Amino acid sequence: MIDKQFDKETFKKSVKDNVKFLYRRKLEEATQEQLFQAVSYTVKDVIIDNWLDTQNAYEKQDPKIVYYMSMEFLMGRALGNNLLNLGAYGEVKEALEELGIDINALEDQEPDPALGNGGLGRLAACFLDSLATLGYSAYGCGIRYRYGMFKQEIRDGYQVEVPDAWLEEGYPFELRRPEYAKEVHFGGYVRVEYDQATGQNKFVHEGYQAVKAIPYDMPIVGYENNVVNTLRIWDAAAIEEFGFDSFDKGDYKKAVEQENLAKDIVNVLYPNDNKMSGKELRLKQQYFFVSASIQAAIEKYKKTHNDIKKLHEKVVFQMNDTHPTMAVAELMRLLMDQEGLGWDDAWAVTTKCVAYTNHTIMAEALEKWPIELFSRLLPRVYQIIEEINRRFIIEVQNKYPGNYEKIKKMAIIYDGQVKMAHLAIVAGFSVNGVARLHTEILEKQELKDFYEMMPEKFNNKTNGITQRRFLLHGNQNLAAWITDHIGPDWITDLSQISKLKVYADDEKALQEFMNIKFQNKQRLAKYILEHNGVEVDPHSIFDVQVKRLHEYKRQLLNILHVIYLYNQIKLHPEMEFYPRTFIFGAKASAAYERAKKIIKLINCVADVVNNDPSIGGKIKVVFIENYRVSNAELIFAAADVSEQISTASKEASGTGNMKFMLNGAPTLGTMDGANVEIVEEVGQENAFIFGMSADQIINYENHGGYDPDFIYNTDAEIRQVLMQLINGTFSSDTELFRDIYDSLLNTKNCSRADQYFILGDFRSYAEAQKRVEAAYKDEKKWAKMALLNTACSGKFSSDRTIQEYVDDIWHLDKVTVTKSE
Ligand code: 26Q
Repeated sequence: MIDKQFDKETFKKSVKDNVKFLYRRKLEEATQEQLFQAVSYTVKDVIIDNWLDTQNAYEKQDPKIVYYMSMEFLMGRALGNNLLNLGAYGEVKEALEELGIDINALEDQEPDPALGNGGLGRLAACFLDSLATLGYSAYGCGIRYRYGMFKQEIRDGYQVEVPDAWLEEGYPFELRRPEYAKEVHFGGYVRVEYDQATGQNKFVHEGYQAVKAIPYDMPIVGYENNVVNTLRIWDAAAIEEFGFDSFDKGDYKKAVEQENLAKDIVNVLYPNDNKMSGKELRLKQQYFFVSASIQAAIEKYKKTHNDIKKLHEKVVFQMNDTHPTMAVAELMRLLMDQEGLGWDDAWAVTTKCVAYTNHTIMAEALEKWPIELFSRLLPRVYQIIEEINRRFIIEVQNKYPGNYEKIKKMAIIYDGQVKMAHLAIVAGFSVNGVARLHTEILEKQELKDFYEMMPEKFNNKTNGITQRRFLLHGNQNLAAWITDHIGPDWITDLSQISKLKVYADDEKALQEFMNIKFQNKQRLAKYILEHNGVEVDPHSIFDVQVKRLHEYKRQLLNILHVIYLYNQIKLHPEMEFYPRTFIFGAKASAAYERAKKIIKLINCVADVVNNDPSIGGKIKVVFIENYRVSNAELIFAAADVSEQISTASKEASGTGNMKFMLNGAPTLGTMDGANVEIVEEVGQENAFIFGMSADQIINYENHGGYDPDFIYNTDAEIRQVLMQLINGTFSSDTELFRDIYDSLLNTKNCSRADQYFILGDFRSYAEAQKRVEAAYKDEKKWAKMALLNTACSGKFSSDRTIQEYVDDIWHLDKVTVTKSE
């Protein structure tokens, strides 16, 4: 509760005052946008008191701090979430009503901060929520991109990327902290200098370009515990070093150029998901925020501690994938060149401070940087990596004398490239995967050599999600119903949700549970009508696949199956068929041509199917434009079926799968990523599992693939579906989907036919879909299944995940914050 601070009348007055001071208007004259700003400033005011109290508590209790280093934080909107976590949502809603303001409309005014692509970025956001709620001292460290993830518009069925200027109107929940600015250096060269005093060599970095990093802090509000942690994201600016007298034309031009060069660094998030792009600017971004963040961490530590050799007792850096891995070398650099430690002391500290999380085994996502680029941009950091590599290779040689294969496979620098994962593993004291199956694959396949040499570093941390955003906020009706039945403890301890299991055979409870689902489906249907102009029937099965578009996630399998069903219905109009709405939402990386074609295909199929009167509306296909955190909340709440159909072994974990489960949608999926653990929790009988196993897929891959042509030649129905891609059924341009068609078969210009086993898994998928339909027709059975999915989702809270990170990796101290008067 905001308790003392929250008083409805004070709140209302504050909103009115803000409208007056900010916009010189009366409440009745204010636009929705202005009201949003005014309310947000009032809320921020409350938060700031807790923020100060939290900083005071931390200063007194001196807990160990985790710095969660991530290129991405996919935060989603803050207003509603902050109000909920402050315990003030209900009261504020009422106060606003009294002012004639609808809280939902107000929440809709907020830009959806999308400083991330997908899974990895949203995981970081969930982790911050859990860290604050559990009372751990944590900073998120990242970049304040001027443009986050692009806005997706669908024009003529094609994805069009539109820049998302989320900062344009000013973002009320950030605080600029120029007093904590840091300098970051790029380029130049390293000069070795003999230091008479110490008798040691000194490394002097000269001729560099300096950029100023300016932090903006965003509050991370814990759930009803007075804790407010900080997400610190860095903006870039030029360093003003010219005097007034030198303000001639040339210098002015130079100054503007410098400013632009700096601004470039933070201009835009790379919209790639699970794919490495070896661009210089990306490397700059990485070093920029890593260097600034570590400098700030060291400075903070030194304010209250004097022995830098004990840094690891108070500080741990968690690297979210390899993107911030130069943290290893940057920490070494600062400890040696700035703090004066020798190599061995610096290494001892560094290797106790850094830990690494792996999020993928996909070869194209592994970060490798050309030596030429790396050493030119970061000469001193590169020099340090060379030395780490030199010493590591000696270790490998000692352990495996004469085995040069090992060096080839494990070296940090090899074949002209710096391998960031190897650097992270060698220096990190912990290496974790994000679901049990994923960690096993890392240990047995991808990182086998490292696991053999240093098994003690490896551990699993199955991902989780915050129930506060994805149930309490996103599905308020269900949340209230759950609290009515089992009390509110699930909000901070999701394992409690298993208490719902006693209602699995309670007809009244099941009825209520499904009524809420129906209301949520109506809400989504309304959204779809307003945003897509498509009418969907909330009585139909809402079958949903929302996630980034990627071939391994197999949206193509889904839409090919839709085509197959369409053919079936047309061929057998009398056939019994439960009406189904296939809902897609996905952004494709702007440069990923095939993924964008798949979006076009989905929209073309939708056009044909939705407008064919002969199938009597039995199938509808909807592509929801601009899938993002804010509409995701509506979508999960309204889903009947959760499509998690990646090629086994390819999806490290998945987290959407957990959000569906929490909201009572059974999984239709492969035994991949965290699906394995979902099935373990909910039981085989409450999920629809199909397809080849990870072992089978990996086995095929190790033996040169499989033969989709055999399926094409022997299965007429599958062949018909493929033919329809190129015979004008869905586009008068018969070449439009040629590339997709070719990718599935051993045609002339295809290197690996059907890499993702779409035809291989097709029949098994279609059969699983039949089971879905049969189960859904049995209303009671379905209701039970849905409720059990919610009831068994306890494991998948990010609170559980974070507690495991704390226990096994970070060893943080729990802090309590009491309110000051
Ligand atoms: C790397 C270098 C250069 C440019 C871009 C990138 C880059 C950016 C983003 C590489 C990968 C990503 C994103 C990866 C990602 O989101 N992975 C997902 O992480 C989730 C959280 O652990 C998992 O649940 C998903 O299975 C995994 O795909």
